[in-house]
Amino acid sequence: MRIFHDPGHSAHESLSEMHMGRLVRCFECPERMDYILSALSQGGFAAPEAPAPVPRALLERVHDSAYLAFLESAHARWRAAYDTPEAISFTYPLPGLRRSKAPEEIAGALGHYNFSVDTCITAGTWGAALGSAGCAHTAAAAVAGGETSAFALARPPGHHAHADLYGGYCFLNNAGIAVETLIEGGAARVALLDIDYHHGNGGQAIFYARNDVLFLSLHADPNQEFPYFLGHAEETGTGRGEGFTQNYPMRWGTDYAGWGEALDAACQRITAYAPDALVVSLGVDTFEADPISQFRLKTTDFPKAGARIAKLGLPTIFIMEGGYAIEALGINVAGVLGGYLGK
Ligand code: Q9C
Ligand code: ZN
Repeated sequence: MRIFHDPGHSAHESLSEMHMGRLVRCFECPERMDYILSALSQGGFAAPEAPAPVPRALLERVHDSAYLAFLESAHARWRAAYDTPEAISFTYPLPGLRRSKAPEEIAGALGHYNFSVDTCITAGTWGAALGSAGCAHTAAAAVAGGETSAFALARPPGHHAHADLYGGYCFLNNAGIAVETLIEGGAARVALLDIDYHHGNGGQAIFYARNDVLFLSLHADPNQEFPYFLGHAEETGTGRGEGFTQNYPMRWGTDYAGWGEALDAACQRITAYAPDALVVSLGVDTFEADPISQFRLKTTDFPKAGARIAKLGLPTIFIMEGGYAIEALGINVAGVLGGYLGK
């Protein structure tokens, strides 16, 4: 399994996250990658390779060009206007207000393109997001070129990002970019399986009207958990995409007995769809000790999840998403990948 990673991710580091009514250092921190890299190296996995740059045309298959231009310039615009290191939004064009074009003023433009105040834009954000998307693209291109599997050790994560919205620590939808890379490489049908603790709202929204991408997400019930406003079981797609979205919301406290059952159901759906390839949004924030999550998966459960995914027998790209119990993060990620490889 080839592994792609861009050390430039560390230039994206948020000092502030609004968490339960106070500002704390962002849970999505650069050290997360150190723990994963060391577990992969100790586990005898392939050495990480630098990604190729993601082509702009591919980014534009997933994201609006005005959104990309905004992300690229947002931090410089913020710094020209304000003497603080991080660009943070505060007001949003929710239903009842009007979302037309982005306001000229940067604080308003941030609100236009952001859906959650947990995500700030720092000086290094755009570069890191591009490198992260590069990992997803390069991993998918390797699989399109004949590799059986690849792992994009991507940071920042991507699965909450929509075509024109950032939030939930995500800016560019890396999994969506991997899917489009596979389609450009000749795949007729791709399955996108999101096993992060949080609903993969970005992937769902991006592919909601498509029948060439089956989107499935296992996650905490949006009645209890972020992103709250998407991810219910009755959301099944629209138009020709009707029936090509499947959500598996689960209550707080779910352990592998329940979660593994949902994974098995999702895998059966994937088999019935018979895709050419599979993209897995791999979050391990389902872990029992995750500081922002409420599922109860144990370290010994992650290899079982990897093994179930391997049973699908599909060319597979794993994309790193969430996971915030940093001491256990490496072993849990290596557990999924090791289970997949039959290690
Ligand atoms: N501080 C991923 O796992 N933030 N994103 C919660 C409370 C939302 C998680 C707000 C968590 C986003 C990729
Ligand atoms: Zn998550």
